[in-house]
Amino acid sequence: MPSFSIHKLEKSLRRLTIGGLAVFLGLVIYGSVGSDSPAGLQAYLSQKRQDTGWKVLTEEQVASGATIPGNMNVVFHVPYDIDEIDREVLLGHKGDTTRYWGYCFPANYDASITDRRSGLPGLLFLSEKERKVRLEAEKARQAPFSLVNLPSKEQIDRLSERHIGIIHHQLDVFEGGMLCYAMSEQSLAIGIDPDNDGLNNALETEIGTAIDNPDTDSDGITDGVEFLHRTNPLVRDSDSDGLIDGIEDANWNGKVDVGETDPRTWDSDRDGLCDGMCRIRLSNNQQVFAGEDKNLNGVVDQGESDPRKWSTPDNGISDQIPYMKCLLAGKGNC
Ligand SMILES: [Ca+2]
Ligand SMILES: [Ca+2]
Ligand SMILES: [Ca+2]
Ligand SMILES: [Ca+2]
Repeated sequence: MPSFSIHKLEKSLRRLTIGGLAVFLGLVIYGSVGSDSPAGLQAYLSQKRQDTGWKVLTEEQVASGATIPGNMNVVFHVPYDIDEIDREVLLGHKGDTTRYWGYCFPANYDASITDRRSGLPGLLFLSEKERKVRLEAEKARQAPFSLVNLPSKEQIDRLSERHIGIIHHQLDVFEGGMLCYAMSEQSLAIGIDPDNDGLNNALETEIGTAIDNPDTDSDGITDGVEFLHRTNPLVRDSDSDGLIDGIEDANWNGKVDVGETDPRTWDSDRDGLCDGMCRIRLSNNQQVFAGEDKNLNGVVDQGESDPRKWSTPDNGISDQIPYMKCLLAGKGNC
């Protein structure tokens, strides 16, 4: 067990005092974004002083899954027994929709010996949304150029340098043992991912998937791919068309590739017939099972229409028309 502990960091941080840490973090951000606006820094620090909530998450809490509350100063410890974990997996896949930022000290770093003169020892991370917001704010601050006021090459270069400075995102893969500070506008599910399905334990507990089974509903597609591509990780046939998700998405990557049907849509080719088999009501009020892939095997066999083609024979008539005529005629094998 490494000698450095969360308690030691907590002690060191508390010794800095919350205000002191806010100043330190303010300097991190100030230095990182290269801001030339003291007013911006003052506003930032004054906002920090209003944030009174602090939370410390131990490595045990992060390992089992925990919450980073919104608008709170959070210090967390990445468990030592993992090599590395992607930022989005660790922080619950909210980077695109939530503004958050943070700063990580390397493993075994002793916060009590911080020496600002030797430079900052760690790495800054910003969510995708945070980067976008900062970039937009910086663009808005720029003097507008126009057709009669074109920028010089130097101005363009300076502009792109500033944009890179504003973003200044450095950390996408967290290593075991890192100590981090985070601030988020909304709560984040933080945790590790022992079953390696791309979802951390806290997020899996939240959505009801198993933390020790990468494919909770056994349809071939991992929980993480289902979550990110909006099929139901708890239901084998997300769109209720009779075909399980892993047959529709045959290569299990969450995308509708050439030759596949869409596991989120019961009628991929919009010809009115279910991709697999569904119960439908005919115009004579009779209920029957109808669809394109009648034996639900993902292959267009003889006697079946193609669930990826509106008109399988390509004759300008939708597959539904002859099929419905056949059903209404009361024929057995349509
Ligand atoms: Ca997992
Ligand atoms: Ca699955
Ligand atoms: Ca389906
Ligand atoms: Ca269809």
